[in-house]
Amino acid sequence: MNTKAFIFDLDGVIVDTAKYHYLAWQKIANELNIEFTHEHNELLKGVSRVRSLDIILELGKVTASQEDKDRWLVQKNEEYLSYLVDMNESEILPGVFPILKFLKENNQPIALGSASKNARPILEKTGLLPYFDAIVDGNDVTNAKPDPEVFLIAAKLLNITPENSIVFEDSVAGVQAANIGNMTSIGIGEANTLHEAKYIFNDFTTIDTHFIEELIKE
Ligand code: B16
Ligand code: MG
Repeated sequence: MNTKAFIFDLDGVIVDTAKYHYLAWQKIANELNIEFTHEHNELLKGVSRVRSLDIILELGKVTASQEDKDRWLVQKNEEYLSYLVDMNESEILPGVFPILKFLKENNQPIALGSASKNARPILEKTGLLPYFDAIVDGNDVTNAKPDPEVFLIAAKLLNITPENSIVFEDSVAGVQAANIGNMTSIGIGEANTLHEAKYIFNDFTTIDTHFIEELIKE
């Protein structure tokens, strides 16, 4: 059997932490009198914490000192982490665990490729840490998606070429990063939004192990 690298994004693919990011950013936005809706939150998916704050400030046409920005970034993360305290395996998105298990049983290397600096504690709390052979997150990269850096580092750590790497992503920038990196992109979410992906599924419950077997054989 061939060996492929399977690289998973975190937020929106393995767990739905977007709702917690939203609540935490909303608190900051409220304090600054900036309107921040669910539609606005879509703009922050897959985007780094620093860039997310800049987007929110741009929305409100607010200019701020670096000192203020640093304070809000700390405040946002503290608020976000407070939502993760009680996180457990029940927050793993439907269908994800059976696929991870299938990949492990078939000796396929698995990596995480996320923009989040909180990726490790999330994998620990959900009990998924042992499934990952490599973890590349916001602490390891200098270039944000759509730059393929995060996925290229992950493939390298797994000792697999980009052409033999498969990326699961829920954000447009993440799909583009996989494509730019010459990897197979699998979009998880709306076909309209993720049309640049090679394959698109609504969620992991619609991915069967036969499809994964075919990917491994390709
Ligand atoms: P943190 P992903 C991304 O994770 C989120 O989609 C994005 O909304 C968030 O701003 C970013 O992580 C940074 O997260 O504040 O925890 O470092 O989708 O790349 O797994
Ligand atoms: Mg994501």
